[in-house]
Amino acid sequence: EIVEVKKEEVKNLKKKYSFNSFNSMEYFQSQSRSFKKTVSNQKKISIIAEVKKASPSKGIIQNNFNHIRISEAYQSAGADAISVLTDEKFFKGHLNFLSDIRKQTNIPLLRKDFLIDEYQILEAKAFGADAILLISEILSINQIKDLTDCAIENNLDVLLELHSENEISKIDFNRNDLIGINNRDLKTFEVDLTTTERVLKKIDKQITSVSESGISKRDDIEYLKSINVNAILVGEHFMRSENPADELKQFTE
Ligand code: IGP
Repeated sequence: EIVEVKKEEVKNLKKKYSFNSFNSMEYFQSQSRSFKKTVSNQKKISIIAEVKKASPSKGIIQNNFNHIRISEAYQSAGADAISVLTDEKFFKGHLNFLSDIRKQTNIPLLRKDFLIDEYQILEAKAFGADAILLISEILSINQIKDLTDCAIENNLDVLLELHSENEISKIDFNRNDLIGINNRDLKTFEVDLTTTERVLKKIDKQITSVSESGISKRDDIEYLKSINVNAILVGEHFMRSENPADELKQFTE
């Protein structure tokens, strides 16, 4: 259902802009903050904190949500990067969140959305992203390749997400060496942290790994550290807490 909505959005995007019109937009020519380099820091487990107002499985997560306030709190509490949900319909995000947050922070930003077309990648760059998410489950082998090329050409890093071992054969790990493993099944919404361990075991290449979703306890981090994950991506747990910055700080200690 989400992908169908995205196809419509892409159609409208193409009506609104020509391919070259992104060139002159605010952040298109700006220098990228290096997302990949930051999250692959070998000295510690990196934290990517997510700005997430709502989700299809949980509805509204934070009522008096303010994307600027939360991203400033994340940065000052020591987040290494910020993931910004830009999908409007299902996650109540917005593209403007990206450009607003870019003005208020200096750490790398990931555009989190369901990207299926090069136009959305140019749009990500124009609104201030340093990296984009690609979800292997919704893309063909060729789409993964073409969208990755397009991102690289535009100085964006690619976090390629997979959920199960079945998707491993779709990926060329020499090109896509920054891999997110989603502990949440996008079809059933069930969360299982051992997904990360299972999938990592099957990838023998030198990749940078990000464990995504369902992380909420100190113990979860200890477990993910023990299986040599490079970074974690946390949304709901921070967004639900009274003081996200304090919560994040506890994760960095
Ligand atoms: C964050 P959580 O359980 O901490 O809120 O999860 C993030 O991993 C999740 O929002 C996510 C996501 C996605 C959202 C992972 N992959 C793809 C939308 C699309």
